[in-house]
Amino acid sequence: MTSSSHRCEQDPGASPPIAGIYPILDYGWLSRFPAPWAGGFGPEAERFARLLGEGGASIIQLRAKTEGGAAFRFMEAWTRILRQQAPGLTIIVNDRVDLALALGADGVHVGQADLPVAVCRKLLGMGKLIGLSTHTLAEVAEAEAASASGSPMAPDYLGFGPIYATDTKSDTQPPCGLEGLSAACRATRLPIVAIGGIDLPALPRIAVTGSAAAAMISAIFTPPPTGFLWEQAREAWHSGTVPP
Ligand code: TZP
Ligand code: MG
Repeated sequence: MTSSSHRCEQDPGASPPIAGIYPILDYGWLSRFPAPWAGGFGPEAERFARLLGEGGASIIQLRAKTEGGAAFRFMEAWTRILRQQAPGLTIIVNDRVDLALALGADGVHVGQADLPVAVCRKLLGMGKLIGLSTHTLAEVAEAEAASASGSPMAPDYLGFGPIYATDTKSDTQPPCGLEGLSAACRATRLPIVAIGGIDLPALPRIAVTGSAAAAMISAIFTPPPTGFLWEQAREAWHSGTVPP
């Protein structure tokens, strides 16, 4: 920590809040599947949450692009289950500071066009994590400058991407690839979470770019009977073997 204004240039001595696989529980994506993903929050959902907690997950994001009661109930139910079964897990809410506050989440992740980071900070306070999506080196440099100067505009971590093409989000910029990701990692001391089209074979390559974590939706939450590929993803991230 070089600045008291935000908490997350990750302390190498402590277990970092953002590390490895960053699963995103996306309401739209998971609604295609049967329980436990989008409803029926029973023992299967509890088993999933325990798997994350015992399997070394550090962080998870709840994301719902649709408004309304069902999306809120999705977030509320997952927050409750994750808190019970994986108490050490950092829970981030996408886009919505109001919901992050209502749910007692650990932070929020916002885009360039969402509520500015300084406003999120004002609403959430210093103890919460704020992630900011970035897509260009100029956006990374801007966040880095804010962080270096201790500005309230500084996020705690950056999402960067899309790394590869993805069908999960429609309004993305062109993919930046591993070279773009490596350049972003070199351009900041903030932890970078790579995102966009990341599948299991890509994980060892992402892990050696200097990224703190890889965010995943479609490649980790797969249709039954395969299901949730947490262990496979974790192993790929830690394998240290970059395929040719
Ligand atoms: N932001 C940039 S790409 C993306 C988001 C939310 C979608 C990531 O989903 P997937 O399925 O891992 O490509
Ligand atoms: Mg957003």
